[in-house]
Amino acid sequence: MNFTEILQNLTKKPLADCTDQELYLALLELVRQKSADRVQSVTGRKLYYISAEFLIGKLLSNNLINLGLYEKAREALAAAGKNLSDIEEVEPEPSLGNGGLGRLAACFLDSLATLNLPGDGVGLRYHFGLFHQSFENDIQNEKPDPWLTAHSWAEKTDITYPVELAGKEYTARLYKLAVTGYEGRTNTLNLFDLDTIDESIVHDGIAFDKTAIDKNLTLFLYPDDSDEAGRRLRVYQQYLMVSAGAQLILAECAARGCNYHDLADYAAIQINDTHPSMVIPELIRLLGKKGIAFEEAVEIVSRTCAYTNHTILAEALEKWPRAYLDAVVPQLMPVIEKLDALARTRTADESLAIIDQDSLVHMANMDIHFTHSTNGVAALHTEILKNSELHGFYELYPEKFNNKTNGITFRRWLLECDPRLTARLEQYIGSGFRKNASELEKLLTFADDETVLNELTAVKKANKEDLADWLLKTQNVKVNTNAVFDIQSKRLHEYKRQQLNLLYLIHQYHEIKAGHQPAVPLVSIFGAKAAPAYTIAKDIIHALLTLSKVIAADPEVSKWLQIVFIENYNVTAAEKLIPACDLSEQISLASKEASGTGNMKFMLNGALTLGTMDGANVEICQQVGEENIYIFGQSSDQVIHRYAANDYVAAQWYENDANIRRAIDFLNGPEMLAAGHSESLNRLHHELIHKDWFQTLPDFNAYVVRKGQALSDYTCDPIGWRRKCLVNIAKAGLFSSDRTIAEYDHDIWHLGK
Ligand code: Z57
Repeated sequence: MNFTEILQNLTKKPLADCTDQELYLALLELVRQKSADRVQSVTGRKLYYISAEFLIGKLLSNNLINLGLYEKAREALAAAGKNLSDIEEVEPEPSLGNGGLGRLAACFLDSLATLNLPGDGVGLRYHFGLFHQSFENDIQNEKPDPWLTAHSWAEKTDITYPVELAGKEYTARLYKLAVTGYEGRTNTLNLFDLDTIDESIVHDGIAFDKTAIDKNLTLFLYPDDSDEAGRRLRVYQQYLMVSAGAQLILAECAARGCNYHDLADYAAIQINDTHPSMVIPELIRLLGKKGIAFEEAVEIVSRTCAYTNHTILAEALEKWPRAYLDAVVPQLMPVIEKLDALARTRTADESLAIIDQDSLVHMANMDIHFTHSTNGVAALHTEILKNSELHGFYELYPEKFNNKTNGITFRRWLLECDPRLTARLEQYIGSGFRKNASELEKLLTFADDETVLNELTAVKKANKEDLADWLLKTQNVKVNTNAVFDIQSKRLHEYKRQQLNLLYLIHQYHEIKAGHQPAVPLVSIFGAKAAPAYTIAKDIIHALLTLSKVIAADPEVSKWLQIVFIENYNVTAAEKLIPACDLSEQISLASKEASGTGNMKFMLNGALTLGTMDGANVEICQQVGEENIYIFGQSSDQVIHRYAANDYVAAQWYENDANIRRAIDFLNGPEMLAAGHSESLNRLHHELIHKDWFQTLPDFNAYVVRKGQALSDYTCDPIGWRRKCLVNIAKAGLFSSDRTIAEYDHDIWHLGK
C-alpha cells in the first residue's frame, strides 16, 4: 500500500474530499498505530522523569518526522491539493509548561526515545495549559487555554490509583501519551488527572473557586500562587502527581519482578526542580506499607532518586509552611519529621535542615540529603551551586554534585522548524547530523566558501520573509525584511532584563531624533508572558507596547526602528521566530539564568548571540570563540560580590549618567504618557531608579556599545557576519539534548542495565 492508500483507509474517502480536520484525525490515528509498533519491552533500570511541566508543543509534525513519514505525508497530501501546514494548524498546542524547565522535559523525552533508552515521563494532565495571552489596551490579559479535544494524543486508560488529600480519598486516573524517538523506540508520558474536574467553574478570565478540590485540582497549570488558597492548591497538585506516580512506579517494577528491596535496580527517578520532591517521603511511606523499615527505605529511595536544580533565585526554591503540609498531606509529616531528624545527625548546620526554625519545610534540602545526585544545568550554574548557593551541602556531600549542561532536541528545533536550513546542511555535510549532532562541525570546512555563505544568507532571508508573512497574518503588523531581526523571546522576568532592551530602544529613539542614524534598520521582536500577578513584569510589557506605538507614529524614527511584541508567545510561535532571527538577545544578569535553552535554539538556527556571561552563554562562547559572539556586561563574580556587599544604588547610576537618565525619564515623559497608562509607566520609572534588583543600569552602556558593534558588523561585513553564523551552527552540536541525556545516563541513571 502506498501512503495515500494507507491514509484513505482511515479517512474512508478520497483525500481531496476531506476537510483539514478529517485529515488531521487520520494522521493522528496513523501516527498512533506506527508509534505503537515501536514499543519495546524493558529490562533493567528504567527512568521515570517526574515533572510538574512537560511543554511538549504540537506533536503531529514532530511525530511524523520521528517516524520517517513527514515527506511521504506532505507529498500524498499535496497530490490531493492539501497542505500539511494547514493541517498542522488544526492541532491545538498542549502548553503544559511555563518555559525552559517544561520545554527541557519535553526535549529530554524526545532524546530518551531517540537514544533507545527506557525512560517515561510522569506528570499532570492539566485541562488548561499556560494561559492564553492577549493585549487589551496595551495590557496583558489572560484567558484559559483549552487544548483537550475529543481526540487528544493523551489516551485515557482504566488504570487508577487512590490518593489521599486532606484526609479525603481521590482517584487519580492515568492517561498515556506515546513519545516516539527519531528512528527510535516509543516511550510513554504518563499524565494523571481526576475524573471530577469541572471546567465550567472558570470565570472572568482565569479565576475559579479554589476550594472545590475535586473540581479544580488539575484544571490549570500552576494556578496563581499569589494567595494562600493558590499555594495550597499547588501542594495538592504536587502530591497527586507524586503519589500516583510512586504507585505507578512500584506497580510497574513489581510486574517486572522487583521485590521493592531492589527498587534501585528497576527504577531511576529524576526529580525536576523541587515540584516533585514529595516523591521522596511518599516512596518511603509506601515502602513502609510493604513492610520495609524506615532506615532501609531511606537507603532504597536515596539510591533510586536524583535531583536537578534549575535556579538560584530564592523565590523559586520551594519552602512550604508545615501547617500547609499538616493540612494537605498529614500522612507525609511523620516521614518528613524523621528525615529532618536523620539529616540533623549528619550535620549541625541549621541552614541545611529540612524543617527550619520558622517551621518551613525546605524541599531542596530534602532532595539533596536523600538523593544520590544533585545536578545543575550549565557549567557556571553548577559552580555557583557548589561555591555559594549550596556550598554547605557541597562540603557535606561533594560526591553528589555534578553538572549536566542543558540541551535541545534538534528534531524539533532544526529539522522541523527550519526545513530550508536542514536541506542546505544535508547538501553540504550529509544527513549524519540528524542522529549525531557533532557532525555539524563538518560545516567548518565551508567557512571560507562564499557560495555556501551566500546560500546561508538566502536561507535566512527566505525565513525572514516567512516570518514577515506570519506576523502580518497573525499579529497584523508589517515588517521590513531588510532590517536586522533582533529577538528576545522567553518568559518576562526582571532577571532576564527585557527592561534593558527597552532602555536601549528608547536610547536609539533619542539618537535617531538627534540625527545619529544607525547602521541598519532594526526590527526588535519580543515574545513573553508575565505571571498574572507579577506587576512590574506587566509594566515592562506595557512600556514596550506603548513605545512601539510612539515609534510607529514617528516617521523619522520608524524608518529605522520597529518594535513588535507578539501576542501569546508559545512553542508554536517560537518555531516561527527562531529560524528568522539574526541577533539573539540573551541578556540576563550574570549568575541569574541557570542555563537558558532559547540561546541554544537561536544559535543552531544561525543567529548570533548578544549576551552576558551567564548560564550556557558561557559555554556557547567557549564553543564558538569570542569573535563569533557579542558578549557584554558584568561577570557573575562581580554581580555576586555586589550582592554580598549590598552596595548597589540604582539612583547613583541614574544621577551620574546622562544617557541612562534620558532613557529612564522618557518612560513617564510626555510622549509615553500620551500613548500609555501613567500608573504603570510611573511605577516602572520608580522601580528602575529606586530598586532595579537585577542591576540593569551598570550594564546599560556596555550593552549599547556591543549591540551597536553587532549592527555595524551586520551591515559593513556581510560575509564576515555569515561566517560567524556558520561557526555558530557548526558548533551547536554540544547543545543537542541527545548529548545531555547520554551524560545523565552515563553518570546517574545507567538505564537498561
Ligand atoms: C524554569 O523554567 C526554570 C527554572 C525554574 O526554577 C523554574 Br520554576 C522554571 C528554567 C531556568 O530559568 C533556565 O535558565 C533553564 O534553562 C531551564 O529552567 C531549564 O533548566
